[in-house]
Amino acid sequence: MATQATGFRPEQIRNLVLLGHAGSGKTTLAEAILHRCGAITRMGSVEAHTTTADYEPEAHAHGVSTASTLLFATSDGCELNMIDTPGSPELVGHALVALPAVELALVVVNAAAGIELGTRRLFHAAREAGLACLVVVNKIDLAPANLPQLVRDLRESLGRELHCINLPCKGGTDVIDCFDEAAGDADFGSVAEEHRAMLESAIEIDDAALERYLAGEAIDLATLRADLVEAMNRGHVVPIVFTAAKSEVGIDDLVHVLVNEAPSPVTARPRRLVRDGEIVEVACDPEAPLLGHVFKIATDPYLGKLAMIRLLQGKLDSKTPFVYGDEKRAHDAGHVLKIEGRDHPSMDSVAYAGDIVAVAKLDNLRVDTIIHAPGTPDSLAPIRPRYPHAMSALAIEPKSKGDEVKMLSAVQRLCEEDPTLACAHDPETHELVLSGLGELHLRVALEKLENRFRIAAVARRPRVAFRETITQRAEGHYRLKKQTGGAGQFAEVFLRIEPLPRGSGFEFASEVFGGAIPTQFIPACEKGVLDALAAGQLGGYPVEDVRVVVHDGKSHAVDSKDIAFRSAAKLAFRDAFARARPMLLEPIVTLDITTPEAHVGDVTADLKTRRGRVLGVDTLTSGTAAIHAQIPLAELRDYSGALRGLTSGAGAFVTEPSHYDFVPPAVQRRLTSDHATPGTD
Ligand SMILES: Nc1nc2c(ncn2[C@@H]2O[C@H](COP(=O)(O)OP(=O)(O)OP(=O)(O)O)[C@@H](O)[C@H]2O)c(=O)[nH]1
Ligand SMILES: [Mg+2]
Repeated sequence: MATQATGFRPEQIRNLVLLGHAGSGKTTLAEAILHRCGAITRMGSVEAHTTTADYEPEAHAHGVSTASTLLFATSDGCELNMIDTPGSPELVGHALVALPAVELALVVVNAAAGIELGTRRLFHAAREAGLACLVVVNKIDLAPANLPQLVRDLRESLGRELHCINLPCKGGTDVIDCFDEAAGDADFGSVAEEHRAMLESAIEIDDAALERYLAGEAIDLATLRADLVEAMNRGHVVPIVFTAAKSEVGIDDLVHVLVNEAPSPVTARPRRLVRDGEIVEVACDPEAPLLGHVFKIATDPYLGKLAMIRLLQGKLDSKTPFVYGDEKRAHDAGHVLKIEGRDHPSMDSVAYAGDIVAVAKLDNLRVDTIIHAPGTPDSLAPIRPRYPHAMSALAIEPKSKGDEVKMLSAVQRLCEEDPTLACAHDPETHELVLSGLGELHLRVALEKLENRFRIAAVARRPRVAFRETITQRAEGHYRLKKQTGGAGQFAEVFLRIEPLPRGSGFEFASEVFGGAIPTQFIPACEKGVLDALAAGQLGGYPVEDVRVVVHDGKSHAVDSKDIAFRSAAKLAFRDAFARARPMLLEPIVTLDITTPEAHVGDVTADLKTRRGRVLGVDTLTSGTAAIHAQIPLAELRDYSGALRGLTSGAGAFVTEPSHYDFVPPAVQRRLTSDHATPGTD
């Protein structure tokens, strides 16, 4: 690798994340920047699996980025720290973790495809995280004729404050700067006009400069640059640049913009953290005590756990002591690393506030750990981005028996790396359930288990956690009598069961008079009822929303024991349950779908076939609709694939658990035969 891992002062650092819809060209753009900056000697390609960012086997298998990757390059005395992220909506967790680490988002748009769902969504996520944004219109070689309309669409869709900081020229084989320059020939638009519009928007935030400008004075470049950076920080201006990453068109100009016109950790807004519920702003000061935010965890085959840290304040080298969490013992970094895809050169000097570095082998570091100098307050916490909820799930087990513990720790490691991936043991179904944002997300997780941890897992659809309940009052009775030579068993229980409102759970009462069942056996009766509730008779699912009243019985002075009453109560409950018109309950989730407006009819018609109930449809700007619905969880299986099919790949959805509801009898038979009962396979 050509790049030296040297510590740069904060004002020389530019931290950026590449965001954008799948396939817009982020990984190729990052590769082109590395190449033009001399960090790599040959430019790799996504097709040949030779890019620096997409180095993992899962990325090669799917032809898309499957994790966020750190990269760095230097240009003109500046360090560019870049984070390439996956554009697939199911892998968005990897993109969101990167936001707190940087000042600037490059929102990459595919010129041939126009504005896509991911463009809008990620642009807004970056703005919400307080980042300055730069729109990169990439693949200009593919659709030169579309560009003027695309610029109009971008302004319409993302905001009027979008200004071209350069324009394509020489038939899309080059770009011409419109910021430093005020004249020249572009393929479309006017360099002079873009220059004027950018200048007037940028100085709007600077009263003194605006006054001078209105009085006819020229604005010097240094003032204009400082004003542009501040205008970008405030979201007042979003520059647009044009590139054809694959043929490295516009890359030098983009790097020039990053070095000269983009915020550094010093000129960006101060970082925001939380202390005791209050927002605290942290200015990037390398002379202050050390403060760093672990924003990402990764696993390296040789070094093990790698914690990626955004240094917020102070300096870090291999000997700098720091503490974190409840641990009062000071650690040191061992080696401070820079990350370049799969490589991690050690830094040959101190790392300053504002830089992004990594440390290895500190197993207790987690995403969102704050490291700090010993003796400084430890109550700071980061503001977490809003992550979408997991909605697809797989029940997994290792192919080789005996690998259970190894698999669990590997899965936990994967979940640490990706906040949208979760794993939990389901006590009702006794399955280890891995949940994520969709099929691709879960498939990639299973591939990582195999490629990285050498664990082959078998996965199947997890069972839906049905419940059972009753719909009418019923009486139950059981008389237990066993006399087999020695000590006998005797208990007789009469009870009544009644339905309770949804969500009430279970109530137990005794109305036994005159000691028909001696008081000391009543707790045994309740235990017996609880045994029966654990597995109902419809499908073995837990029974809920029922009140049980034991009201009569008989005992025997010698043969009545706890165990006898426990069994008798359980069987009396079952006797009553069968007569109380039992029904199956199923989990219902709320479902929020976004889709291009043209597909709303198809999507809602499909929801009806899945027993979904549409609660409302809102039309958003630029032809996107949001559908709000409720639907049984059992009907959502394979939904991400179905929605993709219905919306030409543009639809996306999120779910949230809502409540339990009755399963219609006609459906009950199908569902219980589809989903094996717990404990069987
Ligand atoms: N013609 C042309 N093709 C490009 C350009 N940039 C990227 N591509 C191609 O577009 C495809 C997608 O590029 P990637 O760099 O993988 O896109 P990405 O945004 O990283 O995709 P995800 O990681 O899936 O989100 C690849 O086949 C690239 O070779 C470009 O400027 N022009
Ligand atoms: Mg990529």
